Amino acid sequence: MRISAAWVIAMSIALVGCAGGSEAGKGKVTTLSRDLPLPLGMEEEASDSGSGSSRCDASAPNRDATELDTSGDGRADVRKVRLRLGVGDTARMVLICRETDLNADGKKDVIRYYDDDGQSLREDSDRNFDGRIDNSTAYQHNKIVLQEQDNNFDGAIDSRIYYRDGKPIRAERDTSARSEGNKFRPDRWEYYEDGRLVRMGTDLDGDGTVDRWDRDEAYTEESADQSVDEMAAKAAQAGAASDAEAK
Ligand SMILES: [Ca+2]
Ligand SMILES: [Ca+2]
Ligand SMILES: [Ca+2]
Ligand SMILES: [Ca+2]
Repeated sequence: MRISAAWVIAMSIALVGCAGGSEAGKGKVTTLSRDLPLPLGMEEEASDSGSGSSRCDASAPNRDATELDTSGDGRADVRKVRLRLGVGDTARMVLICRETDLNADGKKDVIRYYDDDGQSLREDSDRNFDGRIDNSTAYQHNKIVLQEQDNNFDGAIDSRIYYRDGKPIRAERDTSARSEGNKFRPDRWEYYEDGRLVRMGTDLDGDGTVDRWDRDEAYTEESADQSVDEMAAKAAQAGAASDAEAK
């Protein structure tokens, strides 16, 4: 991403009062967590079995659990919990939790939760196998809507990415590792168009408000090129029209 200094100054002025700028400036964090059947967060820890959350608890009524050894080492590495819905002929079993132990240490590293219709709700993963979840992905209608990550594995979220139609639309990041526990304190706000980063606000002095706005110069140039082409086309049309009048 190339940054245009002139653009930065222009955008600093232009965005000071706009809605997007002030929202990001306040560092206001809105999360889908409370809209989901399961709370998003890094507090849950992966452990042996049935530990992902209450949704993986097979001792609850109408549930059963199966364990599979998919790696062939004689030890189960996948555990599935199913929920029985309906009675008699219409009864069916729906997968509501799937836990996987990727590195064969006996601890589950990837836990996927499903709703009662079998649609994905959320996936938690422990990417560095330290027993602590560091990546949570939330789904709605089987599409990714939010991803929370702890990329330096200190137990605190440092990246939150919002998606629409499977593409990122906005991201909040803590690039200076100042978040603690459940307190997410981003210092960078990113905005995407068609999955591409086009605008970025940065908090330089740590007060939670944006001090500098940057924009993808290539994106700006592209827009400028397009408008130049449009102007040329209009000029050509106007020229053709006046030529016709002259005749
Ligand atoms: Ca493991
Ligand atoms: Ca981890
Ligand atoms: Ca972190
Ligand atoms: Ca600031």
